[in-house]
Amino acid sequence: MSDSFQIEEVVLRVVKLPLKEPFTTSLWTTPHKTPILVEMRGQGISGWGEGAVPLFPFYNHETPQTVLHILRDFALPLFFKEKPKTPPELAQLLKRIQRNGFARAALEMAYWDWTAKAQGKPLYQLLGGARQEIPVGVSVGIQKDTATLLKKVGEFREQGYQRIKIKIAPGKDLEPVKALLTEFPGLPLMVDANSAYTLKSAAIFREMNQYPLLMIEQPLHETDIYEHSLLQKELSNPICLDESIESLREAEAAIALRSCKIINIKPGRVAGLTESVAIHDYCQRHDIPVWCGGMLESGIGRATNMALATLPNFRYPGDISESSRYYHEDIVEPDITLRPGGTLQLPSSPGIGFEVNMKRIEGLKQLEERFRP
Ligand code: OSB
Ligand code: MG
Repeated sequence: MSDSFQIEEVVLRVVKLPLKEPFTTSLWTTPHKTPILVEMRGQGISGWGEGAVPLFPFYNHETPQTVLHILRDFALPLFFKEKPKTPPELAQLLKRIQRNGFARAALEMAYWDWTAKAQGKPLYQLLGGARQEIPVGVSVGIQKDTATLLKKVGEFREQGYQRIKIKIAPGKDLEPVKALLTEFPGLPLMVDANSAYTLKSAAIFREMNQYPLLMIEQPLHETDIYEHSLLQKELSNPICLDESIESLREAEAAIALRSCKIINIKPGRVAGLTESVAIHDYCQRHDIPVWCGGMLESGIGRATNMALATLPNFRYPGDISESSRYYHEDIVEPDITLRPGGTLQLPSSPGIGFEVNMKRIEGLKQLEERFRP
């Protein structure tokens, strides 16, 4: 790592990126994404990070406006005042800001990319990743009917995705699971409820237990770490926590309480790559497998997730699909593309390893602000 602070400018940009089709979860529908892109400039190098925050405060408390507010008014002033020399130092500094993981992560990830490029190394190597190919799956939103779902899943299977995740909601849970496992026996299948159930309505998961699922992701509310331990006791299907894990502390509590058997790590949700690696390492020591979730990121955030998912305890396919699964045109070059066996190949070039398409960003840009020390 370098021994002095070398960042000369940070540029925030918001782009409006249309999704190929709206994405529906138990609690919201997303027509497009508005990632907050952070470009960190210094020594002729640009490092990139993505605030992959959803449009609405229905996943967690954050929105694009809160991410901008936290970055402009708190994170960037701290960054330029304290001049942290390394990404972990920046992560530590940003812990003064409570929660607001997507905002803190956007800046921290840009510093990781910048640092990797300054050292001429791929980001995944800097993070301690040990492989250049990662297995991936696909997350399928709630569809208008079961026939549409079966058709979609059939197409994704043909493309090679190694596992299928479907979004579920009360009343739209048992039937799609049954239909999928009947149509595709042995399908590596998991469900994600995005916290739509309570302990009372979660009785449905006892019924679902007759179907072997890879895991049930975030059935209960994000603060229900204790309640998840009660539910997990009754199920052989493993529970995986997403929203509940905002930092290493919640991971420690969930593992101690046996609230889950698997953890989904999203660098955005947990405030960056430093915390992601800390959760990964802690889970590895406690024999809890992790996998890398997604937030319908643009190529910038997905390339960052790819680097993280090369660490050894990422033991399930990630929600890191190819560019064309989400977007007609991505903002990185080349497109992120799926290999026939359902894997993604890590590039060998420095940092996140993909070029940012500035022309395309200019075309999609809704806001641009520049900050200097
Ligand atoms: O809960 O994992 C989730 C997308 C937006 C918000 C929350 C979630 C998701 C996904 C899609 O499941 C993952 C992806 O392909 O990026
Ligand atoms: Mg989830």
